[in-house]
Amino acid sequence: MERTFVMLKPDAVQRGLIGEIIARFEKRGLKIIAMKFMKVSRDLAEKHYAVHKGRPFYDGLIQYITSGPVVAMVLQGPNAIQVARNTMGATNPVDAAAGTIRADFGLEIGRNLVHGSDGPETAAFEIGLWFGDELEDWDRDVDRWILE
Ligand code: IDP
Ligand code: MG
Repeated sequence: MERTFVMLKPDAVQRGLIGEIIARFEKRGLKIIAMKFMKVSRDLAEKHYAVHKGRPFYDGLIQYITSGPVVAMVLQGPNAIQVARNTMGATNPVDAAAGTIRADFGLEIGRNLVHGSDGPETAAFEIGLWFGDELEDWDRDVDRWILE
């Protein structure tokens, strides 16, 4: 089953939206495999966003992500990567479809509340970076009503 890395960014935590945002992933049917509340070091932020180094928004992005605690998690389910990103909405809340997290709670690209891996390689890299490689699955009794 596919896994993806999702992070509730500092604005989501500061605004008291942790519960509402996690509920959206949970209600959709994605299974939480791992989760932690933590402050992000500059080193971790730079590794996580290495692909964006040199972009005009990079310094602000590192500042944003290290500015307060985040909630990091691993979600699992069929097509978890795409499902999570669709639940989050487009990167810029202006373009995000109504009903998505970024549209319903955000206004600007620099405060877009959530991160989600954008593909299988990125997901594997990010899960390893934030949680290591030994995440155990668990049996969720309701799965037979969510997954055929
Ligand atoms: P994604 O988070 O939807 O995958 P990316 O293009 O990978 O979007 O960008 C990573 C993050 O960098 C965005 O979620 C957003 O927080 C920030 N970001 C991207 N472009 C801009 C920008 O033009 N201004 C400010 N922040 C940006
Ligand atoms: Mg990205």
